[in-house]
Amino acid sequence: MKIGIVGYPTYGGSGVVATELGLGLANAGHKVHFITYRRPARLLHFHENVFYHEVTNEDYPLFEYPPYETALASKMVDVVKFEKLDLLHVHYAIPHAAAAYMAKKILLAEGKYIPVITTLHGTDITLVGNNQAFSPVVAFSINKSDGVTAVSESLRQQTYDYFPINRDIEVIYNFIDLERFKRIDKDHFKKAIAPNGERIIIHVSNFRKVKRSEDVIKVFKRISDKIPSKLLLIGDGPERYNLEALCREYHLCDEIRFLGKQDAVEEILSISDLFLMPSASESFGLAALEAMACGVPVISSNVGGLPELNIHGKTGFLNDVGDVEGMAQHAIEILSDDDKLDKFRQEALVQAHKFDVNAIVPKYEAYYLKVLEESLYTIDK
Ligand code: GMT
Repeated sequence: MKIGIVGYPTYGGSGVVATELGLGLANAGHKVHFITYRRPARLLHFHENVFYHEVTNEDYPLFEYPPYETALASKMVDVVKFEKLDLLHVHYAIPHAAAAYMAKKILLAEGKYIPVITTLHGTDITLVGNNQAFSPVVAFSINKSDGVTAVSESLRQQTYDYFPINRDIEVIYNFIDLERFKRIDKDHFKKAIAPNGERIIIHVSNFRKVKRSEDVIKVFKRISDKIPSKLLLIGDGPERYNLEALCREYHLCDEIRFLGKQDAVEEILSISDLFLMPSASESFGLAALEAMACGVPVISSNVGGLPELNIHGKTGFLNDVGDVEGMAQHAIEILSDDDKLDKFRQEALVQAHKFDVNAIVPKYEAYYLKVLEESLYTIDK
C-alpha cells in the first residue's frame, strides 16, 4: 500500500505514535509518505520505504495567522496525486482531519477518491476538541472520515459523549517497540545519579497543566521524607518555572534533576525504580507504557485510558487525580520492599508486551484494508 501519514512532528505522544506506526508499516513493506511541517522527531534514519514531504507555509503581511490548513490540504492533494497514494491516515483531529476532508473533496472533483482515516489521540477530543472554538469542525470531520480509530476504549467513549457522532470508532491501542524500550545496563549512570543507592523516581512529560507535574514533586517530597531517593524530570514545557520554584520551596534541589528533552529516554528509564503520571486527563499514557517496557512500575491517576494500561496492584497503582497522599503511600509501599518492587517490575514488563508494535501494526493494516474495501462502495460522503 502507499500510505500518507499526517501528524505533529514534535515530541508529543500523537507525533511519536504517527512516526512509529509509519516506520512499522515501512518495515512491513508499505511505502509511507509523511506529510508534516517539520521532519518528525523520531524519523532519524534513512529507510527505503519512507518519504518525507514538508508542508511549507507562505507568509504575507495580510496574514496575522498564516493559513496552515490550506497549505497542508494543498500538500496532501499534491502528494496523493503524484505519489498515487491509496489512503491518508491523519493523527490528531485538529486540524488534520478537516484539512484531509478538504483535500479529499478537491481530489474527488478531479475524479480520485482518497479514503481518510483519522486517529483520535486525546486532547483533540477532551481538552481542545470539545471547546466550542473547534467542536463543530471536529465533529464534522470525524463523521466524514472513512475510518476513525481511538487509542483507548475510554477515548472512544468520550468521543461519543462529547460530540454528535454517528459512526463506528475502532479502538486500536498505542504500542511500543520492545527492541528499543527494554531494560539496558546503565549502572555507571545509575551510580552518578544515585551514588548512595537511592531509589530513582522518574516523570516524563511536556510539563503542561494537564500533566499535573507539580503533584509529582509533592508526591516525591513525601517519598523522600521516608526513603532516600532522587527524582528525574524529563521534558520541558510551560510549568517548568513553577516546578523549579516548588523544588526550592521544599529544599529538594539536590534531590531533583531536570534533564530537559531527551532522545534516549529508554536509557534513563532503565535506571529508574518508579514512574509517576498524575495527569488530570490522559487518553492512553504512552510515556507510562515506555516506562513499563523498561520494567518500571507506574503510579498514575485513574483517569481516561490509564486504567486500561496500568493495572492497579499489579503493574503499579491508580489514585484519584490530585490524591498526592495516596500516590505517595502507594509509592512507598512499592519502594520500601525489594521483593515487591521486583514483582511489580515483572508485571509491568508482562503488561507492556501486550502492546508490542509487532502485534498492533497488523491491526492498523487490517483496518486499512477494511476501509479501502468499504470505500469501493462509497461515491461521496
Ligand atoms: O499529552 C501529550 O503528551 C501529548 C498528546 C498528543 O496528542 O501529542 O498525547 C495524547 O496522545 C498520546 C498518544 O496517543 C497519548 O498517549 C496521551 O495519553 C494523550 N494525552 C492526553 O490525553 C492528555
